[in-house]
Amino acid sequence: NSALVEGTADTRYSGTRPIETTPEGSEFILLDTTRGDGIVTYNCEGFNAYQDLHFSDNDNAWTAAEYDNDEKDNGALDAHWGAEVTYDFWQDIFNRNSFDDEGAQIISYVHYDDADEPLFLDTGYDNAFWNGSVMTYGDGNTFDILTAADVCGHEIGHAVCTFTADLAYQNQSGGMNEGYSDIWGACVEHFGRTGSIDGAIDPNVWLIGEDLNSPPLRSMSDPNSRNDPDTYLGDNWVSTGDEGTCVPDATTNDYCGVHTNSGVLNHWFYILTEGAADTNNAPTPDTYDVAGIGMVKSAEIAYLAERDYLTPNATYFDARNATIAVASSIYCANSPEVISVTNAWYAVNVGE
Ligand code: ASN
Ligand code: ZN
Repeated sequence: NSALVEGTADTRYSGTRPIETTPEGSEFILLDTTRGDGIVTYNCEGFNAYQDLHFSDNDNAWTAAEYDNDEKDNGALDAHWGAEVTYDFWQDIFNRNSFDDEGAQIISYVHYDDADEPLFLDTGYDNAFWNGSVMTYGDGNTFDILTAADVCGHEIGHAVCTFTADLAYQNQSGGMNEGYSDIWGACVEHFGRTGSIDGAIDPNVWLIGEDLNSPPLRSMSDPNSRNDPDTYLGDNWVSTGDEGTCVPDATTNDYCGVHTNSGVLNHWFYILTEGAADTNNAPTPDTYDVAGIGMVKSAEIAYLAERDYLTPNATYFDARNATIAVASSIYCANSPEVISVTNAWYAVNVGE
């Protein structure tokens, strides 16, 4: 057990927050040894490579005066705090010890760039990703530096998926892999803002990447507003190899629309959590009323389906069956929870 060394961080997106650090020489570094096997945040300095260079501070007060600079160094404080909050979300809500449930160290690389341009030509890498073992954050170009808490929760959510359902990153399973990451991104954002997931939910929680000074990447409450489908086979649905003829490809079709068809899982989770009246499940013309069950219950149902039921090639119909099975096992077969889960699937046009 390591001593808790608490600093304060003026983050770029989430105000002033406590962070855990480690003394090194006469400085402090972004290494938290209090959670699992640790949380560490490194500086790529704009290189197209992972280098284990620490951010450091002389007095453990990581202030805006020092870190809100042209290099957006304060974004590293969001990445570090975001990883800590994500760890706490999984530990406190689901008793899950890091993404592998064995305390795996969470390593983040900030100021990553996809090309080694000369600095004056550097446009900033406009993405963040989980590379299979570590988090990687670009400084952004269209977007601001991609280290907001929902993005951290999204990327680490991919790691959780790898260690649970391991949904294949293409076709419907890939859309659900992306949807699960958005679900965990939203839960982490809500948890980070309020310290729990049982209070009223700020509408911005349902937007992904809304802090990055650009239109949000996705909307879980209204996927159509971001040109994503809110219903299975509905407007904006990308035909996949599961129900169509799409051949998954990284560059031409985003593995058959994984960042698009995620809208259906996203909207199902939103409706299940918040409820919906008279939701039209176009292209089928029926409407559904869904009583919201709140995030504590919706998140548990989603998580246990991901952990215990879904398998790599799962489809949306499999997710419907899995979540109804989970709700039936926690509550009773005809409980309000099971009815809401079922009707939320009808509302997004999954189920006959
Ligand atoms: N930010 C993207 C994501 O996590 C990167 C990717 O396409 N894998 O979905
Ligand atoms: Zn993703």
